Amino acid sequence: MSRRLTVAAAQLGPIARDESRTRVVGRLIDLLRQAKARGAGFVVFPELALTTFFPRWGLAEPDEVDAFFEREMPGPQTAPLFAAASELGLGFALGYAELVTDAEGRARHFNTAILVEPDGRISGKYRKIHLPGHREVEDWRPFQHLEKRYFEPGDLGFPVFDTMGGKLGMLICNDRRWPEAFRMLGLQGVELVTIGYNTPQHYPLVPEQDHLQQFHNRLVLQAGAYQNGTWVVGVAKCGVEEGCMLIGESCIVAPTGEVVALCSTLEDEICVATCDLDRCQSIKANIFDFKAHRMPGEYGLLTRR
Ligand code: CDV
Repeated sequence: MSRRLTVAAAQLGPIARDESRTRVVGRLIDLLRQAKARGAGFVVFPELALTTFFPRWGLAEPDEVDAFFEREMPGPQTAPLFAAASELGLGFALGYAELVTDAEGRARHFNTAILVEPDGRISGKYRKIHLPGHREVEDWRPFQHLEKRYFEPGDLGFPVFDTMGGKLGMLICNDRRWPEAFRMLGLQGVELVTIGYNTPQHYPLVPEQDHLQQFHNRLVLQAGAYQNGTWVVGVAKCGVEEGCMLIGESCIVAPTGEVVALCSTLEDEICVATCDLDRCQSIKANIFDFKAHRMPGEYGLLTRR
């Protein structure tokens, strides 16, 4: 019996700094409805999908920063999203800024993604490990990228979850550029990887590569899919957000590395594909049969350095 999961990549256009959670959640619910109408059972939202991409600013006041974070999930403003997904019978993946207080009373900030079952239960959580950017405000930049200041690296490793009829994993934005991150999921037999992103078109450190942003996005999504024999769902927040252009091209990639669905706007939009999870075997049992062909004894340098 084939295991087919119809998946929607639910791309978001820009979110304004002063746009309320209630309004954003309304946009997400609208995308859920569109996904349902196109036969989806699982919907993937972007990184930090509830707010504008706030690491672009050096924010002085802790309260100002914490206002972009969720202290509970679902909370009063996000509960309608969970309720709508349950009503529609949809699972979903959602990226958001997570604020937790640990046992010692320390506030901890993570760039997080969760998997939510069609019954509203949270069945998986991942906290972003590769945090790009810088810690201090650098005035020469046209905009900041202060993820290293506002978040700490994830402390949950790279887990996979048995859900939605398969083995699912999550990466977040910059993680997708690191083959090690994909491989951590691949080694656990992942069959579908969700990846939300906020990727500026302009990379201030190497602006001569600005025109390659879309190419690099597809390159790593397609390579990660093929080299690990997994479906990949890459989902953007995109368009001109508070003066900063973010790339789009949300897409769904087959385990063969082929793009099978692609968004074409820089606005709220879904693209949909039916992902036969059994197709992963055509790669996992052949060219990338890890058991037969990997040479881990030769890869010690990967963790020694
Ligand atoms: N949100 C991100 O992680 N963005 C990075 C940018 C800064 C390069 C990315 O890898 O797309």
